[in-house]
Amino acid sequence: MTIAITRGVSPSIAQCVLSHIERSPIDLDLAVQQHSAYVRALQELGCKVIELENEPELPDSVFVEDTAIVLDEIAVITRPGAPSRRAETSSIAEALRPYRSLLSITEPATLDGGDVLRIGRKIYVGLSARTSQAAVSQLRDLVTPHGYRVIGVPIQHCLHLKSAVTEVAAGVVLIQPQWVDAAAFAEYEIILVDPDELHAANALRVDQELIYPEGFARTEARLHRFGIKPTLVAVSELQKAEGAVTCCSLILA
Ligand code: CIR
Repeated sequence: MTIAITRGVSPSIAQCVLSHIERSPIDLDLAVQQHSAYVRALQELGCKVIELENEPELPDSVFVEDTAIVLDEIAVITRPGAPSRRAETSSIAEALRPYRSLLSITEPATLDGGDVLRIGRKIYVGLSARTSQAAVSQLRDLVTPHGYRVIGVPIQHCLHLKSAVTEVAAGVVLIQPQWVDAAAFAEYEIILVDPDELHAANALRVDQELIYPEGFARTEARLHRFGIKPTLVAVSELQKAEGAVTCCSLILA
């Protein structure tokens, strides 16, 4: 059974790190409701959800994706690029330990899981303000023995690689071409986001299904044309913290 690890919204989320968007008031009650609906969507798609203890002192701790990379064989605990987020990793390591052998990214390298997109045996890593070239090299050394190829991908004007590109069905990627060069993904079928929907490239694959944010109707219509019918979730409050749908879970397939 697919396992999803999540953690509830911290009551201090208003103090979250922001890089590319203006700070605007977050409705905490609504954020909690939206997160609960996200957890329900994971359950309805067949996941066993492990909900970790809340971390009230860690504003960004709902965004568990950034703290680990989970592969079939191992998990790699990251060293998040934002210093305020580094304390998030210890509880994640404890949660993953029963399921995977653990490796880690070590100082001085930094890496956010949001920069890591695995497609088959390829692992694309965004070269972002959060993820260093040294981390790409470390990750390569850790995963090459398990048969993965690591490919660094420059990104611009966005937080993470998965803000710019995600896999939406086997061999099909959804891309925001303003933020990543689509040519890096030429071997896949490519769906571009609608030009008016800047933040529409982040979708979460769960087995053969897709979780997708409400509010990107034109890009959603493009997904439909490929026969992809996503489960929609409302994430307006998490978007104000620069999060979206991939960032709120770690999926152990
Ligand atoms: C941060 O800047 O680290 C958080 N406010 C948002 C992290 C979102 N993570 C993700 O998309 N993987």
